[in-house]
Amino acid sequence: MNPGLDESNAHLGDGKALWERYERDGYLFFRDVLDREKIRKVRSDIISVLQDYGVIPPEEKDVPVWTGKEVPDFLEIHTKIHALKSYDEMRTSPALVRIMEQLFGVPVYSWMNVDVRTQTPRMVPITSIHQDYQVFYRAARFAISWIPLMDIGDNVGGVDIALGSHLSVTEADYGWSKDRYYTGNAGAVLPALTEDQCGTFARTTYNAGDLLVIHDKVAHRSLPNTSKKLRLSMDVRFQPKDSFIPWYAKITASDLERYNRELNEEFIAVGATQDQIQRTLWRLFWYEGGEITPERITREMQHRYPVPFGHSDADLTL
Ligand SMILES: O=C(O)CCC(=O)C(=O)O
Repeated sequence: MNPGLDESNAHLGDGKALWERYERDGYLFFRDVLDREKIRKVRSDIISVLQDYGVIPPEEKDVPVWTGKEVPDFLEIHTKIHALKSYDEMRTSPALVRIMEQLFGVPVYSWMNVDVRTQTPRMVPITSIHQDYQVFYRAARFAISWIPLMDIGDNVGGVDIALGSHLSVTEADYGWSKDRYYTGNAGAVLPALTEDQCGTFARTTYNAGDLLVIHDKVAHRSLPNTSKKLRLSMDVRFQPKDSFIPWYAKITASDLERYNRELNEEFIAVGATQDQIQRTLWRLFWYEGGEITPERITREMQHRYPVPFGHSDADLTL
């Protein structure tokens, strides 16, 4: 049976209690704390963009019903969504920032890099198990505010989190292999993390106005959408304002996606292995990102990383 998520509304206003629960459970879940009118505006602006591409019928103003149109590549659509005023303003909305500042106990920086999810029914692949801390190559520490932009019942999907995995799952749990792996539009992905390594997964039903704060080391994944609607949600990441803010936090999610795609093409061109891809991404995420040339990628591929993914002799096998 799914254990569900505990609500933390009773602890609002008590930063110490929020931090203790966040560190202990790896998440905080709040019911009805965000401005539903602002959420409705973001949702209807996103629906308009999706209507321009024939993904939602023109008569639907508030419910993201799917027309059945498949979208092989969402980058153009997501670029338009990332540029929406209502979408960008959501990341600094007072109700959200107030909660994140209570949690951190200091002023926070809200990443410009905000992911949108426009998950169509039966979309494959859905986001597999990962820890965001690893996705961003451990260069910064942050918390994720996962924001449902609509009511998300069991059949619409949502997010599923592995309870306590922030305390148990490490780099060594990632399946490392010498295979070359290219994922086309999805870019380079992390080595795999399996369900067995993560323990028990939990979720709830999410409504517009709710907020799920996820620890950056908690393993989580998307749930399948078996409804007739798209699932709309956004991920806003926060960190203390005076901490190191990496370059990829200060660009939009679509600009980072374009950068990663360009990188991926170069990886293919130079014939990088999975391990070489990971060590290059490690370097570029820790440093300035910057130019992508065959010479640079080939040079970066040779570097070692402090803690490799997978079993510990990965660095010895080059
Ligand atoms: O919304 C989803 O499907 C996944 C969310 C996620 O992976 C994240 O917030 O990092």
